[in-house]
Amino acid sequence: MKVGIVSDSHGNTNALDAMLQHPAAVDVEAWLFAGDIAMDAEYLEMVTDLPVIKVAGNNDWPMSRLEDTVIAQLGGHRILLTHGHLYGVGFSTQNLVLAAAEQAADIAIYGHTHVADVSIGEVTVLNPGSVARPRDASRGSFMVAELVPEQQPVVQLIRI
Ligand SMILES: [Mn+2]
Repeated sequence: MKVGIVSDSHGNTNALDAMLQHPAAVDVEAWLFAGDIAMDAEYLEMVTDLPVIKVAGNNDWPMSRLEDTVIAQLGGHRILLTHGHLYGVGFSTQNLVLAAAEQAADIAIYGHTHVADVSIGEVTVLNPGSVARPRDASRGSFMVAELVPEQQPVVQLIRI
């Protein structure tokens, strides 16, 4: 199963449109949205008609009714999705990895830092960066991941 991963669009639907027009996004079957801001997840749902699994970001508080952390079961994998600010990801992903392990999740997805991160391991840690306000490059980014049961995810970081 091919999933798209996006975060920190901060209301920039043009960036989301550019993402959706990228060839890598064409056959995505579901999107994971790691927060900031909640309305953009609704926009994604509306324009793609695909399932969008979403969490609240720090900039969604207190308006959003979204959960801070969601566990999703996709493509034979168990995924912890969270924005990351509650796990101190600006400092380290250690707490995030521990939380994922506690939930028996083999993939942890976060955002918030606006810096892309791919770390494949016992718990695979992914941050798609920010599609709208990157801090690690001039172009925004998102990810696609191919999820096959019993195999490490195959992850692509894509700049729009
Ligand atoms: Mn944030």
